[in-house]
Amino acid sequence: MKPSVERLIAEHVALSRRYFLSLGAAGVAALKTLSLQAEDSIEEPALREAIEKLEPWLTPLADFRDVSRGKPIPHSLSDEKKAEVGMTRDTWKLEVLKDPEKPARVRNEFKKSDNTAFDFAALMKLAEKHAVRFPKVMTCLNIGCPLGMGIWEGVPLRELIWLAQPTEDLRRVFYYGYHNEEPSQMFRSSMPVGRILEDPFDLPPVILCYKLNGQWLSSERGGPVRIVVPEAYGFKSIKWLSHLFLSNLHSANDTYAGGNNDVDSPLKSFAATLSHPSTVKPGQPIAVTGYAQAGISSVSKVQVFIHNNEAPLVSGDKYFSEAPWVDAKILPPPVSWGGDLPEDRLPPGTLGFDAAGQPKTWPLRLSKVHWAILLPGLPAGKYTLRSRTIDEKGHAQPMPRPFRKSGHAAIEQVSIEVKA
Ligand SMILES: Nc1nc2c(c(=O)[nH]1)N[C@H]1C(S)=C(S)[C@@H](COP(=O)(O)O)O[C@H]1N2
Ligand SMILES: [Mo]
Repeated sequence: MKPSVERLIAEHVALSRRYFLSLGAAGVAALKTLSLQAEDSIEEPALREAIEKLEPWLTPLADFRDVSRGKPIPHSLSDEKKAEVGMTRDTWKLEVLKDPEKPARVRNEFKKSDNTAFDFAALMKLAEKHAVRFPKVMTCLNIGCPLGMGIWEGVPLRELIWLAQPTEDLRRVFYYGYHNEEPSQMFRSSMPVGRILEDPFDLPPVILCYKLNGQWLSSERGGPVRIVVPEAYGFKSIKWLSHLFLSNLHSANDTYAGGNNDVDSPLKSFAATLSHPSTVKPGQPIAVTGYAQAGISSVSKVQVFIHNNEAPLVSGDKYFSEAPWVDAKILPPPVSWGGDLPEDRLPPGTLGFDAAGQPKTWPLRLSKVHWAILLPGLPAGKYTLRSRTIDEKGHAQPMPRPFRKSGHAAIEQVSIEVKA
């Protein structure tokens, strides 16, 4: 058995006992009828198996989901072509320019035309002094499930901004990446300059990212260099970065604004299942595992609510806030982080972790966390299982920001049938 499973199971013993006790008399009865001591419940093969099969905390590099645009998709170009257009570490060039339409006042531009464009060697020079690493889940605003969980490494973008020596009239920075020299394929994003220059509320900085999970950023993930905005949805984290503009614009000019997206919305918290039985026998305990995305307000609890489809629901209670939710167990930090980290070790100094490589808080904000629960057996019938997060401010999903175009937070529901 994997060592991490031992730890998860040890934690689970406590969980099961607390869960059954929390059900009061009914729970004690359930324990007896199922002759399921809390300690035995972790030997329940279904739960043991489900926890053993959980995905690693960090996503293996080959398992990141790809939502790249472009025809052809830039990362599918030949190596020769990539070298020609600056998509390799040796050939990468970043132009840092005044916005031609609404220019900020800037002393230094970095341009290809006069051979001053910023290159990878210059980035590595900055990295010697300023490199940072932090965990972040990459999530598309428009896709329910995260694309991958990584440790992203880079140089704070402000270091580059200061090299340009802006003096006045700088309100926003916008940027785009290589897009086949085809204006219609350009994918642009932007940030208020204040967020780049200073990190509010202990957020990691906005970075020029060149490594993921301890390895050079691949072309698939936007290498050699992409922007990563810690608290934002994926569309702010532009891949194959090639151009950066210092602007006096006061509002967002993101490509994503065109799709009715709320482009100022930080990551939300939500829960989802990873495994559950689709059918179980009457009285057979139900093992469920899942993950939660810890958004800007993190996660204090994950809860589940299993409901017989024949039974009434409180009418008008569209977020099921009156329902008998029960707490699932948020699983502890894993023994192995996964994600193809060299030697399975977190890069030293990763933000959010102490010198011994242990997380300072758990869950970690802007990351994933896993959860599990063994529900007591139920009578025959068709059921709906729902899961939700409660954030650190006490908001239950999908609150406090329920609108779809500001990111996914709808309450997940899955079907489970109990039959002989
Ligand atoms: N150059 C470029 N950068 C881009 C995009 C793009 O189409 N082109 N898509 C964005 C969107 S919408 C998302 S969700 C993330 C996805 O990052 P990933 O492909 O590394 O998972 O990349 C962002 N960066
Ligand atoms: Mo996206």
